[in-house]
Amino acid sequence: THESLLRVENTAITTTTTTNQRSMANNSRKLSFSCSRGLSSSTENAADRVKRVSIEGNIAVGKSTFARLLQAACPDWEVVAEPVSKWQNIESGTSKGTDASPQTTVSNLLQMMYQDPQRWSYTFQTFSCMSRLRTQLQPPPARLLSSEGTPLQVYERSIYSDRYIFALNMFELGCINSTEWAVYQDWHSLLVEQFGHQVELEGIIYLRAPPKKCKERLEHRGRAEEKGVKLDYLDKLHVQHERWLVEKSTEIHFEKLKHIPVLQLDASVEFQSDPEVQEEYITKVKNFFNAL
Ligand code: DCM
Ligand code: MG
Repeated sequence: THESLLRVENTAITTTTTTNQRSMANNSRKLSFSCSRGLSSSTENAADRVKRVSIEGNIAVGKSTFARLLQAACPDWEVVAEPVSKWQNIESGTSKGTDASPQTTVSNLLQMMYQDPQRWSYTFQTFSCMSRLRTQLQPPPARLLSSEGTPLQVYERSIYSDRYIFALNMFELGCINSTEWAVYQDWHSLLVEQFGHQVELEGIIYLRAPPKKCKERLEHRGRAEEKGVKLDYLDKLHVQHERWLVEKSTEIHFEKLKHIPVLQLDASVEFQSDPEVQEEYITKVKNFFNAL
């Protein structure tokens, strides 16, 4: 299974990459193009007014780039980035040796996971989901709460993609065994039951691109830990995204998540360098938010 992660396969990509207009089709009423949905009473608990959406998509599809675009587009929005650096730097004290002074070791769990997925996937999926939840539970900044309209938090991925994309995929690859998978699902459901309402999503933005495109971007960004990631692995993650967000065939255990609106955007275009596409996508995102 270690090999299945790293094996190169030139699988033909037959995915269509047209932007899904369907979710916008029934949204024909006139929408304001302000960033916010409208004015709410200031006596209302500000934190309760916050709406949350997540950006989902394959590795290196362009989520962080897109999130920066959104952040720049509207002051009422706050992007909550994925805490990847925490996964790359885990500090632990070691009690090795006879020396009385405690030693600190820094380990890179992201690297360990890619180097030995069988050994480390469960540990990685535990930590990435926990650290993401902790990050997303942070209260929104004051500027967001004092905004007159509907404050919006944009999460880069979610505790749902952790489970229904990555952990599930590792289980299907055999890198997480059935005992680990049972344990994972047990604590994940508990966390969602206990904290889920604080990080509850109103919608999902799905950045969709052929796995080959993601591979190109992955190579271009050159994150050292991801050097061994093969097209075959990106293909599998793509299929997981399609099952969850397009075909809706992934078994979901949370009622609200089953019916969540999804805005699909074609991320195969180079939106980073194309102001026209940027404007088009920002408009789509605003319409999507306004309809939530
Ligand atoms: N990742 C993972 N499992 C998760 C979340 C993330 O294996 N539950 C990995 C995939 C990428 C990196 O972390 O290597 C996140 O990078 P990106 O956001 O660009 O996909
Ligand atoms: Mg990223």
